[in-house]
Amino acid sequence: MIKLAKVAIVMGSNSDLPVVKGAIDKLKEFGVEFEARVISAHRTPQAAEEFAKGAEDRGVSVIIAAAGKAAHLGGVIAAYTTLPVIALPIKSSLMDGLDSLLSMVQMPSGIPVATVAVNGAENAGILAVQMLALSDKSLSDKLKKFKEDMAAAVAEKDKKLQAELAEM
Ligand code: RP5
Repeated sequence: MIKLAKVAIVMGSNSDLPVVKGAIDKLKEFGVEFEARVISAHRTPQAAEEFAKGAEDRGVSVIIAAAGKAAHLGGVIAAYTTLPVIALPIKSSLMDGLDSLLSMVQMPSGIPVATVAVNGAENAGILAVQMLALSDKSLSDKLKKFKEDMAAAVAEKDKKLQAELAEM
């Protein structure tokens, strides 16, 4: 049985993939079906429009848009759909990703995109899962367990630190 993608990932270039993989890995970890495409807001604007306009009919609930440099992909996608768009700024220039971050985060009123940190691919994946979890109890349970595991890992690190300090 073919499962429909709940999350659509779109990236401006295949050079973004090494970073975007962090989001893909998170979606896989939570068992979320996804589709992924290379589409550029500047180099293939028509494909970006078609992709965004068709996403809802394909069963997609959340879109992650990753791009670097003058990163307009998230905003352009958001202009053509009412689905929530998570923008992932890629550090792909000499400006350390600040150009991508500002291009994505400084959206005009009316067309929001939820921008994560520069190269913050994992958080883009987690945020997408959190959006889906609003109507999916099993995902919501997995997210709770994920947070508990994180808290346990920090507690373990603290325990180690206390032991090391006692030895000093
Ligand atoms: C952006 O330009 C892409 O998202 C990528 O981050 C950057 C460089 O693209 P390539 O020249 O590597 O294709 O549109």
